[in-house]
Amino acid sequence: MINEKDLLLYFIMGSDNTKRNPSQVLQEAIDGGVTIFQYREKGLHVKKGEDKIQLGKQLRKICQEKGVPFIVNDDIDLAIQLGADGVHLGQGDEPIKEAREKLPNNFPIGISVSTIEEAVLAEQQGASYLGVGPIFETATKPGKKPIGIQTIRDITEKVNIPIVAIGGVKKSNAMQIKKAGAAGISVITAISQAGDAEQAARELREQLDKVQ
Ligand code: TZP
Ligand code: MG
Repeated sequence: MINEKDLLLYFIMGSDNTKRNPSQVLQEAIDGGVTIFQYREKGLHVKKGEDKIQLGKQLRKICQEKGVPFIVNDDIDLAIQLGADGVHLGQGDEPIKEAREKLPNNFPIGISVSTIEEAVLAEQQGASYLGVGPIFETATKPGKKPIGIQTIRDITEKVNIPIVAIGGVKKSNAMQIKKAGAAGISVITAISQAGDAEQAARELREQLDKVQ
């Protein structure tokens, strides 16, 4: 089970998102207040095969020790192999129905959406939570048009499952996202590229904790 509180500060990282040791970055991020982690091995210099599995095992272990849910992006087989707490799928990935056939009953599935229509459909198809974005422009997903804060309000009005906002989220805009009705924020750059991941996570948490 992934509950709404778990989604408050959702950190996403793969080996391509940091020049540092990803395990070190993840430990710091959790110490700073990250509440859920997604292993997303995407980009130019990604690990494949056994290397991808090995890094996943390390990151999974850190989450387990620190009591933070561990989610795997895209790769259902890897999620099962690592004993993940959930899997996250995009619009271009395997449909929820097919994913559910491979996964244990009630296994948490997060879905990326950019529109109200996609959000409503994903809920109908059995998504556990939604990643909504990109809210703002972001170098992590170049060329994708930002959907803006209003879309968070529109989607939270139409669906009952929790949503996390993603894309260009940082300290200066975290509060307005929570105020718009999102259960939380999801970040790659704001934590993985910070010199001090613990401090970066703590500052984001401070902003979020101001909004009730
Ligand atoms: N999906 C929508 S935007 C995005 C993803 C995976 C990237 C978010 O990265 P950042 O660096 O926090 O803007
Ligand atoms: Mg995907």
